[in-house]
Amino acid sequence: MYVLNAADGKTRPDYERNFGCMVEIAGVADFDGDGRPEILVSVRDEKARTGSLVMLRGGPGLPEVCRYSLAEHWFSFAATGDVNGDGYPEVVAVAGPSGIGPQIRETIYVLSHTLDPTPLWEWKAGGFVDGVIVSDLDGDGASELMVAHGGRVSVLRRRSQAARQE
Ligand SMILES: [Ca+2]
Ligand SMILES: [Ca+2]
Repeated sequence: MYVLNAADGKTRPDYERNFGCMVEIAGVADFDGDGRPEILVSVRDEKARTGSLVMLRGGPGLPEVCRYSLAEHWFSFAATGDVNGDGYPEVVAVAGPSGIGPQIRETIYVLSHTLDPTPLWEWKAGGFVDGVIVSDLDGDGASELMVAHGGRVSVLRRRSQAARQE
């Protein structure tokens, strides 16, 4: 992973990190509230058969802040937003089993902004998750999750209750 200067497209010296396996940028947000955004990447370690979400600080060496890993699963998508109303954005991750199967159901994980090993909550979708949006849809001050999955759209509140399915 490299950081490029937007003005001239040149790589920034020292802003480089080699994961040695497949890595995707999942999101950028100020997770710890220090005014500077952290970088969230999704890493697939095929050898260890482990998928991880890794939070990096946007400084020289792109140092790792924290990570959440799951054996035999890949994280394919992540959204961020303040789901529990504590002022910090949570990490909303989607994980699916690393194997191929006809009836794969992906799981949504709502993780703390420090990627604590215990998710705040998780929810099993009806199939593949095709999109997640975090927004306060009913205006009560806490964000809901809108999820497109397996041909359906569901709205989830915190604590994994499906408020409405259409
Ligand atoms: Ca920050
Ligand atoms: Ca929060």
